[in-house]
Amino acid sequence: MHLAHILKLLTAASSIRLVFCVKFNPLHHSGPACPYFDAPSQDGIPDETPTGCVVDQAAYIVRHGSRYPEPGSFTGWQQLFAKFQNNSYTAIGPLAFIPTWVPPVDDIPHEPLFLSSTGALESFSLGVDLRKRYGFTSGGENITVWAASQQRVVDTATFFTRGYLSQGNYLTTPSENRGTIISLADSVNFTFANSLTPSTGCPAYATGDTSGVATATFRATYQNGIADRLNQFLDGLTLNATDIGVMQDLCGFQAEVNGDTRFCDIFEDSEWIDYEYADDLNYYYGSGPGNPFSATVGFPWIKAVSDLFALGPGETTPGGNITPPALIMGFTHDNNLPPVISALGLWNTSDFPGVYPLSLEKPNQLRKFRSSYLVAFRGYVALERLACSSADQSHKTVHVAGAPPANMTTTKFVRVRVDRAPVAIPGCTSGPGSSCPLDQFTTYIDTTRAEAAGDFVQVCGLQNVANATGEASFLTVAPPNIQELLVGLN
Ligand SMILES: *[C@@H]1O[C@H](CO)[C@@H](O)[C@H](O)[C@H]1NC(C)=O
Ligand SMILES: *[C@@H]1O[C@H](CO)[C@@H](O)[C@H](O)[C@H]1NC(C)=O
Ligand SMILES: *[C@@H]1O[C@H](CO)[C@@H](O)[C@H](O)[C@H]1NC(C)=O
Ligand SMILES: *[C@@H]1O[C@H](CO)[C@@H](O)[C@H](O)[C@H]1NC(C)=O
Ligand SMILES: *[C@@H]1O[C@H](CO)[C@@H](O)[C@H](O)[C@H]1NC(C)=O
Ligand SMILES: *[C@@H]1O[C@H](CO)[C@@H](O)[C@H](O)[C@H]1NC(C)=O
Ligand SMILES: CC(=O)N[C@H]1CO[C@H](CO)[C@@H](O)[C@@H]1O
Repeated sequence: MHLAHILKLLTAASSIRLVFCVKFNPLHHSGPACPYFDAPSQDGIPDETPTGCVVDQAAYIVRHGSRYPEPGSFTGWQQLFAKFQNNSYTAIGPLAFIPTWVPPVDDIPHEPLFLSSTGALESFSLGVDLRKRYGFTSGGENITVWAASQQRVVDTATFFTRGYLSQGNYLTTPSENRGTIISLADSVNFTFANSLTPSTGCPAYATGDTSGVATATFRATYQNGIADRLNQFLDGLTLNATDIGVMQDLCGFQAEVNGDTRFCDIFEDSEWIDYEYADDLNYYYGSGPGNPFSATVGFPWIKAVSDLFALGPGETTPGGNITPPALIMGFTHDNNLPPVISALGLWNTSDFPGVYPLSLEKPNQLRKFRSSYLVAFRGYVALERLACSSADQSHKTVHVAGAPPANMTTTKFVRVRVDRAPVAIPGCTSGPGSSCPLDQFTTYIDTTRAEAAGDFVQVCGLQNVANATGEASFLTVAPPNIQELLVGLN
């Protein structure tokens, strides 16, 4: 049971007010270095599927699972290691461990850039969770999923599919329990919006990215102060801003790679809040709502999903030669999640003046755009189509167990989840569990959000480029240049 639920029960039972303190967890404030965790509810919407509703269709866009560092960051780890090794100094208190610390990479040719075993587990677990949550796939049915083409993304899709299909005596008969991964070429000059990495298919997008200066300027406001504080525990060695950056990254990375959380313990809560906010700025101004081309890039996938939700499960769009499964999975990279938030018009409201665009100087507690709650490893944006029954009140009916209730009409709604937490769609929360009626959702996408996004080809500056497309059709039309991979379970 969730802690919040237990507290609710306790509070209700004793009608006393509990004052409690939840221990601050740096692994929930490490932005893109967070191993996956369920984000807390920011909109106060209960996690459960509302009573009387079932999810009959769902679409996920997922960042790959926890990984080793990219080669550039790994160089930073090695430089820190060299500094700790090749100086004579004494370290006490929270830093007493650093003379014996070793970077958690023990197979250099095969680890940096690729998934860690935690990443494989996160991916497998999502497969298990979604199979149990939705119950869309029975027995030995197939599932097809889509993935961008880099190995860590395909590996995430592979482990997801294994988790999704692992049950019964199919475990050791992979040919009878088949997953297919459609691996899409990254968007370069020939795929444009028709991929899971459209950010690289829009030339204008890079010009709208102002995250570099925003992030560096904010980091300069706090990293030296942290270094000064920690240098009190060192004699003969001086940490600087670069070292602090690496050491804070090592909290999340080392936790997921080998479970060592010693770097998490040396920083104070306020230092984690600053570290996290630098990443919020990085994503908000890099790939999120602060980049004027963000919604343009995120829109094609949302539009494709909205059209499929309007048709319902088991249907394809006119001209389609693939019918997507009820569970539509896409695997990609961190930078392709914030554009989906922008395209949906989330976490950027003008209702609270001064919150957005995010302040370059200091975190505003009212912001909902938080990198840790979006681009954690294996983070996702999900849309669920709900079919909800409403009893026809004009007739009294008897419900026979196991039979569908008589005199029920079902109405369709849409709900968004980000790292599991349900998120309200602005201006559209009249349905059960603050969901949005399906027809209002499709209208919102086709009008308000289509206007905010603009035409991909025009806005991205691709008017004169042969074959440029602003449509993500890959879910229903098999594109050229794909690679189909079969997932065996043995
Ligand atoms: C320390 O310096 C020596 C000599 O330059 C070098 O061989 C060694 O690799 C360095 N150690 C680390 C951890 O970089
Ligand atoms: C799974 O896919 C294979 C190959 O396309 C096909 O032969 C088989 O009939 C499919 N099974 C199911 C249950 O759809
Ligand atoms: C795309 O095309 C432009 C113009 O022909 C070229 O400069 C650029 O390098 C190409 N990009 C990729 C990723 O192929
Ligand atoms: C911090 O020190 C390292 C060497 O220990 C150096 O390579 C790096 O450039 C320094 N960073 C800053 C911001 O001075
Ligand atoms: C986010 O809000 C800012 C400030 O109101 C606005 O300029 C920007 O266009 C919004 N971004 C999106 C994607 O709607
Ligand atoms: C455009 O698409 C056609 C048909 O697929 C192909 O033959 C042609 O090479 C493409 N042109 C470019 C510039 O990619
Ligand atoms: C659609 C449906 O099942 N309608 C039924 C509702 O209940 C009345 C009275 O029991 C039936 O006559 C209808 O057929």
